[in-house]
Amino acid sequence: MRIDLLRPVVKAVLVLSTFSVASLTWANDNFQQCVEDLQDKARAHGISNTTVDQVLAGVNYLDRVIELDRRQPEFTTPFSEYLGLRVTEQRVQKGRELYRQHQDLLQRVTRETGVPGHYLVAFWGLETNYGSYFGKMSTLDSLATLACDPRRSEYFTGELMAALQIIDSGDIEAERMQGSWAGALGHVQFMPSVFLRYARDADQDGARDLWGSIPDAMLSAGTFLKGIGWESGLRWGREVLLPKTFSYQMAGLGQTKSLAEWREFGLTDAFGRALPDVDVKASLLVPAGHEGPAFLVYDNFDVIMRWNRSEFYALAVGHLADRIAGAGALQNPPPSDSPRLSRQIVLELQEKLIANGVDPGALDGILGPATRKALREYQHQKGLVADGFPDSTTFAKLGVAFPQQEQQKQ
Ligand SMILES: [Ca+2]
Repeated sequence: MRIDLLRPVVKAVLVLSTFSVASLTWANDNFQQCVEDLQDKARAHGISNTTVDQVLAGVNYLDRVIELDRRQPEFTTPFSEYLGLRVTEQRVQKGRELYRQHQDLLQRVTRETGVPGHYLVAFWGLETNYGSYFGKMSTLDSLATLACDPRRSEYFTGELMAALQIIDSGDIEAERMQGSWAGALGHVQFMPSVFLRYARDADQDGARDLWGSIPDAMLSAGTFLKGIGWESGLRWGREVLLPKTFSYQMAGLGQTKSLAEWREFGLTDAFGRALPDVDVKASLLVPAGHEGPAFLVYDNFDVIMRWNRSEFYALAVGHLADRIAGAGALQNPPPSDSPRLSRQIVLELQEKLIANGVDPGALDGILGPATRKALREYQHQKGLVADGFPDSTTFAKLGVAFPQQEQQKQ
């Protein structure tokens, strides 16, 4: 009986494996042709014959990389969850420990680049949990796969050429060059083009070793941040308190005011004290809506976003850096009951917004700038707090069931 039950499963497996062998053969033929083209490009790029013939010739196509590249986020993750997963007590404690342990090195990097050590350690913590995972994909296989895929072929061909140049320069052997599926490398997850331009040999052993040398990784991170515009002596931003009545139309990275102007609108620091009297331009961010924390962010926040184009990421770097330097948790933490929003639910919101005469942009199930703007307009019309953040009151008003957090958690 057991055998009878198993038979259909075995059949299905056979059918599947025949199919994937066929598609693999197809992919392989195309891939081999593509690799030959890449070899020509690499030669034209000045990559050595040894690297072209012995390293690039042996790259493998990785289905998994294409799968990961095509993956669509299923949910809009709320800020509370994003921050909660990245700035944990454990990560703060470990960061403080490493900050003390490497203080001579970090001071040296600050002298040379202007970037304070607590920021360097914060990037390190967010990128690889302080070097505890670099990613295990062969960088050359990943980049060759992505270079041979039409979606972003040009970009990844450039990164592949940079990776081959790194190998030519003798910084690392091809077999040790491992990282994320998209080609990011080492302790601070540099893309190869960033590595070529900004990696430094701090311990002077003759190699820029972003995998094995913490001094190299920290000096390289500082050099990169300086290169993309880090202003020494300036913070990333700070948590602030807003007055009871406040026009959330002023929020968003697109608009800046001087600290003096923000003071006049009634903003204080997170403890209710006057904002410092310095000549700094700042934007206001409310990543969890009016019930969550508010931040004023300065020019260095934009620099962090040049490392990774995500407001949540940049807020996490700034907050983790503050915590490593000794600050406490946020005065006004984001509400912990914010649910994840599935694409289906965001789509429902978008449809209801249209029915109410405001334009959420493309009907794509993504809570992007156009949808947030439409939410603000709708909230304003209905006399709600117009923060563009879909809280339970806004859901109720629009007639969409508010997702229960319990059902979202696995
Ligand atoms: Ca070195």
